[in-house]
Amino acid sequence: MQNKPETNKDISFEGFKSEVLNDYRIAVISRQCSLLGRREVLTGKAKFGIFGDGKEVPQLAWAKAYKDGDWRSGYYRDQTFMMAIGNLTIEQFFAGLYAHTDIEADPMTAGRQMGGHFGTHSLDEKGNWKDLTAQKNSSPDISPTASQMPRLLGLAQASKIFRNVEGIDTSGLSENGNEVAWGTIGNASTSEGMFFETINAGGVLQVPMVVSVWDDEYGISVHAKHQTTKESISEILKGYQRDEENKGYEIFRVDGWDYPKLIDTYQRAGALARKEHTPVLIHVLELTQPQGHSTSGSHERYKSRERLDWEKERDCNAKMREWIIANGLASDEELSELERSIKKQVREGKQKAWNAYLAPILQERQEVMEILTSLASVSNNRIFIDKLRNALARGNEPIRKDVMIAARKALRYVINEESDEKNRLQDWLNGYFKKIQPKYSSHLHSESDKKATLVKEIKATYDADAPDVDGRIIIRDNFDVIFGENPDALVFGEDSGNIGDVNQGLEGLQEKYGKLRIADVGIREATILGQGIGMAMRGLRPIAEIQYLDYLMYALQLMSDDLATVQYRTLGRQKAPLIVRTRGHRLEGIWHSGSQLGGILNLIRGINVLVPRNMTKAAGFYNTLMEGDEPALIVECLNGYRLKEKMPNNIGKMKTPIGVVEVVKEGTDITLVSYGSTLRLVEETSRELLEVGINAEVIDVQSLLPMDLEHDILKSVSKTNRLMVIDEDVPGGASAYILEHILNEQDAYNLLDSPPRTLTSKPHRPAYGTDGDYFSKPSTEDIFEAVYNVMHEMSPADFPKLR
Ligand SMILES: Cc1ncc(C[n+]2csc(CCOP(=O)(O)OP(=O)(O)O)c2C)c(N)n1
Ligand SMILES: [Mg+2]
Repeated sequence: MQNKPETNKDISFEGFKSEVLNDYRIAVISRQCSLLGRREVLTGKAKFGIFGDGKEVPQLAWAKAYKDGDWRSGYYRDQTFMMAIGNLTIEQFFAGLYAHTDIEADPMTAGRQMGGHFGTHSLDEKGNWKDLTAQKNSSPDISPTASQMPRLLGLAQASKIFRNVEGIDTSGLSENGNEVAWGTIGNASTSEGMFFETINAGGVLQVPMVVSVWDDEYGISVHAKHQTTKESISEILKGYQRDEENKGYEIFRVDGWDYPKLIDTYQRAGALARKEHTPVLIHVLELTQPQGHSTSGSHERYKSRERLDWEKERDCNAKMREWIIANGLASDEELSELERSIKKQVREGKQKAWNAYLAPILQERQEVMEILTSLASVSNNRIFIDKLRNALARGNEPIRKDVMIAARKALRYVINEESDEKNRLQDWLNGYFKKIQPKYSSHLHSESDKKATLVKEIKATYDADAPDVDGRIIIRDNFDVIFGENPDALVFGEDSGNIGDVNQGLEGLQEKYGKLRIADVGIREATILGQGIGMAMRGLRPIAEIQYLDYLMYALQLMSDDLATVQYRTLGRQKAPLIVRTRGHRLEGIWHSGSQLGGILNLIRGINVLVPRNMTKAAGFYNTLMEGDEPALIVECLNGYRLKEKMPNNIGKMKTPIGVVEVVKEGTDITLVSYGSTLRLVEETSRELLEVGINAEVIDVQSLLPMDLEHDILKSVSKTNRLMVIDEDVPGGASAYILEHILNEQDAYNLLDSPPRTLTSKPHRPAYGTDGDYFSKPSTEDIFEAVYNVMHEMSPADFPKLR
């Protein structure tokens, strides 16, 4: 099932006719999938369905303009397009609906996302690049509406970089930047800020991006009059239209049922974007929802009779059918025959997909039933085990949960019994978890040999007479090596280009490496992030700079929903090794205090979170990440750029290991765990504590996600038997995260002779000024007193009450 790319105007009538009929076939197959898909949900075989019915015909036209190497960033209505480019079969469509966890059956997401979330494979099963120029690519969809837009910007910008930056090895990635990035979005979702932010940035950057708005006048039940000024996105975006004097967008409007005009529009849009790198908006009007929005509601509830009738009449497939007959390409009977055979084909495909989905589960159920039968025969609780077995046997459509419930509950009935059958059940359960759990949990991080934690440490080394320099010099010189050695590396952010970032860590590099690689961008954190995701997905090595950690919040939703889940939601078949560079900790005032790490850590599992205490460590992290294939957030210490550090003689080579802590001061009485700027205060305090006879061990976590894979903190606690975690986040923030790890992962509880403590900032945002900081965040006096109190509680005689 694939349509002919690019219609050739000179083909014979027969050729033209067969092309049109093949397109119609795909439209009908897609529609039939939607109709049967809904039925599968309503009869309980699938949990939820959201389909592409009513949007088929424009997607056929789009697919014709889509070339090898192109990229899609779209949403859940695009099944017809995926079918037309040959990347989605009937069986795969239904496998996705059933959440089949086999990537062969559901190549889109291996059952991890609900149906209607599409994506192609950029990587093989080992994590190596495939030839992206020889296939039609789709970035992996996510559910939050409009979140596909920032990524689209980056996918498009990659073409611009590939075309205009010298020295990049583009083989398998790009052919002279000729690739177009195609976006789709529903009319209502254009209300989102991210849509407007992306449109503006695309116009500024002039990148080859074609945005189609599928307009069916509704967003679930909410009409366009509540969504869009003047009820028309193309109307209000008119100011973006390019003209003789100014670059901008080319804007097209076309009805979604007008097959020939759609083809013409998509050809023109594709050519313009491909050749000139001009962004294009296509507003596709008069689309419908034959079955309503999704399986969770019915549109009869909120659409008028007139509207429902109008939708029937404008149904794009019906209009295409009329057009075929009117132009003598096929008769009514011929089309009816075609439709009948397609119905059968889709039914059969659906059944095949269901059988394939169910077969392994039936097998697993059979195994458990056999074990339970024999367990029952030797158990005193036979009746109860039989009951479980019979309940499991009853359903025709078991899921894994049913199998697990029976097996795990049965074990409870034989707690006090010993038998070979019990051993068998235990072994089966343990083996089953080992085998099945990864189907739901693997690939949160890379599982390739470029996994970030596999990159070996290279310590910074120093000449005997190494000078002390400002920290920012170390970070700058290290970036110089990175950009010098990696033509595919680039950095972009507010003030990153011309002045070389607000702290001059990129000073002079734009002159050296050009405005495309060391780039100033607008104030638009979400699309800075999206730009990075898109470019990383296409094989570049972007570093997205967010000026201050406090403003990461604007990008955080995308980091959480998109970046952090790329590997997971594609079962490792796509990656986006984007480095997010920012600076934070310990500045002044409510919006420049930069410490909201607890929130960040909880939201971006799947991304490495690195908090180096100085610029040498930070530089080493960049070097490590450049060798790996994973995304990361690096928080540089805002107050560290002007602090002196010794200049290493292996700039650009040293590597800070990920997931490894560092003991920065050895001690015997208590383990103090911290990171970032606070670490310096803890170190300072540990010297003061020596004066009262407390010898603290100080550990720099430096890598919060992943954290202390070697369990070095446990080793320290086993020596000191006391623990305090100190940071400048709110109570229950990152300090709680660290403590949870030490107690649960490392099982430190039994080693402790005193209660474990955390010392954090106050729960409010820090007040402004030095005193604001002093009374809001932990000071050295706070740290001193907190540690002293632990010792006082332990031995009031040795450590009399301080205050
Ligand atoms: C950020 C976000 N808010 C709300 C939703 C729930 N939701 C899913 S689809 C949808 C309506 C989208 O309408 P439109 O963009 O016009 O696309 P259509 O379904 O009509 O093609 C909403 C509100 C969501 N997925 N993401
Ligand atoms: Mg809509």
